Amino acid sequence: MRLEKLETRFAAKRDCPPRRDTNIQEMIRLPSTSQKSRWSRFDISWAKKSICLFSVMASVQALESKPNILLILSDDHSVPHVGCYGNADFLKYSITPNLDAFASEGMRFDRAYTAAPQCAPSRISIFASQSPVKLGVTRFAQPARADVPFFTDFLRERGYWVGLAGRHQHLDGRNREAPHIDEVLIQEGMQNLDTRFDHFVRSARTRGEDLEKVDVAVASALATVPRGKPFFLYFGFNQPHRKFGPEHDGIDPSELTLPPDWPDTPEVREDYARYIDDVRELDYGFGKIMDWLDRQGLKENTLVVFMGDNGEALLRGKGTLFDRGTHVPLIIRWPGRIRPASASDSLISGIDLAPTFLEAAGVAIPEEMDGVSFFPELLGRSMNSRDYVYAERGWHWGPITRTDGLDFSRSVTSRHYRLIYNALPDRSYTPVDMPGSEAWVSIHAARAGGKLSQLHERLYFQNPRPIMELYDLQSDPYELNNLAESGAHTEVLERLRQALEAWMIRQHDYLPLPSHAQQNQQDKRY
Ligand SMILES: [Ca+2]
Repeated sequence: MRLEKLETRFAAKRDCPPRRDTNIQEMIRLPSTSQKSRWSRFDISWAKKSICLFSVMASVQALESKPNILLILSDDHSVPHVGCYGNADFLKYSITPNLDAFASEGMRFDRAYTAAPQCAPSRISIFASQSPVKLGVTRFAQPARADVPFFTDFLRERGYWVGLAGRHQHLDGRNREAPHIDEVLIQEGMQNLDTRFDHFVRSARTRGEDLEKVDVAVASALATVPRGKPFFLYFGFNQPHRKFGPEHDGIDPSELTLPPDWPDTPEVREDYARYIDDVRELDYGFGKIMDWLDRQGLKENTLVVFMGDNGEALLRGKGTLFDRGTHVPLIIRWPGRIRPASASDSLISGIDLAPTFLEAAGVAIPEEMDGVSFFPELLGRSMNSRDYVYAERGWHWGPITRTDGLDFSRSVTSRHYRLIYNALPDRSYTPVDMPGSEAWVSIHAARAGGKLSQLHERLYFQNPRPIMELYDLQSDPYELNNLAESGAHTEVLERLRQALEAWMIRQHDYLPLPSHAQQNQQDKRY
């Protein structure tokens, strides 16, 4: 995105007076008498005052007991790559002013993780609140069984309008598939998003000219919400998924600070700058949607969630169970309910969103859902947060001989440590979506020229990889030092391995348990 264009847009935004779109005003009416009868005396008293102070629509929204819910996902986006997470370069170049302002009005989650480092399994697990392993969706673009309930099904049963727009990425299979595969998906009822949602857009884009229309896309989706109904809307951005645009106006690659696990080559820096520019586009689009929401008077009674669908497609990111693969930004705003500029360091999994939404909507959480509601946390109440979050990695869209295509790995993360189990240790590490990139080619060239450090040689080219990896996330946040063989960490290793194995058994995981794989390795039966 060209910087002068961006600055012009921001200037225009500042100068533009608030306006309302009439179709949306017409969308929401005063509630019926029966609805009013449910309100308490306090509510009615408050209503009389507020009608004098605000627009009719805003007051109705504030009094509606069930909040609207808007879930916005970025695509391939890790912590710390929103300014509010404290990345110095993002703050220096003001990459995410809209998301930072959004965070100042809501709660920032510092320890949120997706259930998988890939689009489809992660997104399905968000909707179904079960792990991709348990759902049987670890193979790329495998949809859930038709009878697996989504949280949106329960919201819909309880009177919500539910919509899915923007990039959803293979929730019900690939967009273009061989006819016989589509036939099976249809026969088995797995391609069901058009009936499962009141509004469904299969293939929406948010790049180029479409970035200017993201607010229109949201407006047109919500224009179909019947009067009096609360809504849930999912909206997915393409950014910052590869391929990145060529531009990085105003961002000097040579001035960026690289994390220590990345080899420092000009190409890696250029690639990173282009990624950052993509996040800047995402932020711009996010800001347009938030502005629209505000103009419609929907801000007050809408719980807005921003999250990454999985980690960024940069080195040791997407496709891996390292922090960069699953640690995602999560920011939630709910005016009047969530304390502004608050933060949480509770462990959160992507599967926890569904029960949290249901609790916010006053809907009972079904037994099928394994997630832990963090609704109390949103309201500033104490809660028993998780001890562990789990993640899995399966087949992605790439060669089955490299990790960008196939890797079978599992992880458990505690507040202090992460254990990773590599069930295919002889696969060569290859970054997902970037094996042909100039950045990855430059790392191979540096290696061939003898210019790669011992650390980077080990991190990127060790083969076989260790079956078990243990990292101290507090002292070693970039996961440089594997402690699995450290005698000082035997107890931690055993505790996390047992937790992971218990989880794998409960999920009916098809992989061998780590201790069984290790036993065979020790017995030299491999
Ligand atoms: Ca993704």
